Amino acid sequence: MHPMVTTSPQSRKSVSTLPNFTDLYAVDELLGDDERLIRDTVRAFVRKRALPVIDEHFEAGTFPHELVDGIAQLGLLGMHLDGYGCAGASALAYGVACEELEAGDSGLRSFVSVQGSLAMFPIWAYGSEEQKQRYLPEMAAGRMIGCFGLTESDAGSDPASMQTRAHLDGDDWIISGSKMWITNGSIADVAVVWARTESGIRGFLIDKGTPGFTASDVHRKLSLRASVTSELHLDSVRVSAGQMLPEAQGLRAPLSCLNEARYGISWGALGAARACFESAVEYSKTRLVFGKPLAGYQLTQLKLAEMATRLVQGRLVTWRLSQLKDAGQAHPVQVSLAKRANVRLALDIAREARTILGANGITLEYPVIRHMTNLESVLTYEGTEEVHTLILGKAITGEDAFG
Ligand code: TGC
Ligand code: FAD
Repeated sequence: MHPMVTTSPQSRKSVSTLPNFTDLYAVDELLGDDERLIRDTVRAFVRKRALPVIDEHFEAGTFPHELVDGIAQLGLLGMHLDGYGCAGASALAYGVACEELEAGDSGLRSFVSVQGSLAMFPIWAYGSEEQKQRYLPEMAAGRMIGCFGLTESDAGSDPASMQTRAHLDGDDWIISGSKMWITNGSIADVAVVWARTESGIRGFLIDKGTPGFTASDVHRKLSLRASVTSELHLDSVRVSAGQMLPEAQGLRAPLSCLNEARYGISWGALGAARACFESAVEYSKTRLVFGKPLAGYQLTQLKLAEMATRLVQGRLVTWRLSQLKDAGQAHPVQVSLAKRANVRLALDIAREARTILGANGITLEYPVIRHMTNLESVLTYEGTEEVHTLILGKAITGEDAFG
């Protein structure tokens, strides 16, 4: 803690305390008691349960199944939804939880994002009462895992070009096609699959084991290795009419789910950035180069000053966005801005932190390279950086530059 002379007229002579270097504008102080409690409990869980095992999982390319119960017991699955066993927490609390999870690993936040924002949210927002009763309490308790199948191998940034189709056969739907890059795909008990129908794009709940429905994992990933990424295959899968989400009409429905997940990512990325920044600061203080600590060189201090500044900028963006979201006023374009800005700053911080660690920065002895490679996926999923640039460009100019 360093003393700092403040400059406002009322307090020109008073000395205030400089907050922690990872939060120099003390955004943390703006949290309420509930959010602070969530932050502390998730942070403790990540330190005690996740960090000791995450490197091994990352190296082996395995998902840490052993953490699912604990995450569910903390109430983090569908935490920002009301009723049906969900915690009904604020958007701010959800954001804080995402930051703490991703300070552990992006794979943990991904798991929670997909379960809560992409699998539970569409059921909660667009499902029938029967669907809500059947799936949501089980999913909130972590007894049922969900995934979200929007992307296809030839339809990523442009989901409107999806080829997966569903048609009615009597009262049943028959669904055929495939989905690619699906987080939690092979471990999911239920897949929310989006398909083209005669009445536009609709969402379907497909239970694991439904004949014709299989999932196979994507291997040889060098990013998000502690997360399951799968391809879903749908070969004339027959589901009853009751498995279609009745209120989800058109592309608007899956895109609205993305707002929820993108919001969480804008917070989560700050967690990964914070972990890299802390690691770099600590390392620079103990590493001696040319006879003195690396931290004592101006070039290093420039890097650290930039990181601290960008973390502040990211925190202020998420803080304000959470206020708008809790007031029900967050516009998708504002969410795009936050996702784009914070993932970019996190990736830049991770890459810069890696340089400070020198050769040590390329090993799993330190968390930096793991976060850095994870963030390459985070930059791409939930709308690439370019897609969010074009969303902002369209909002600013009124010109659609997608096509
Ligand atoms: P466009 O004509 O602009 O929109 C179609 C309809 O959707 C509405 N809409 C939205 N509604 C709610 N929220 C949003 N964010 C929305 N964006 C658009 C829009 O108003 C319109 O409604 P209506 O009623 O007029 O029909 O659609 P477009 O085909 O031109 O596409 C626009 C574009 C490119 C922005 C969109 O397709 C897009 O966002 N592409 C990116 C795709 C993406 O982000 N995929 C993510 C897949 S899930 C994932 O990555 C999970 S990773 C999870 C993890 O592990 O954490
Ligand atoms: P493309 O759309 O082919 O884009 C390739 C490049 O072209 C990108 O740089 C892109 O920005 C750029 N580009 C695209 N359009 C334009 C344009 N108009 N102008 C200029 N540049 C453009 N999807 C799901 O549905 N569910 C999931 O659970 C899920 N989990 C994922 C997990 C991981 C680890 C990863 C990596 C992806 C996941 N995805 C998931 C898919 C993800 O959403 C897509 O990868 C993403 O939307 C981009 O699609 P694409 O990979 O096909 O890239």
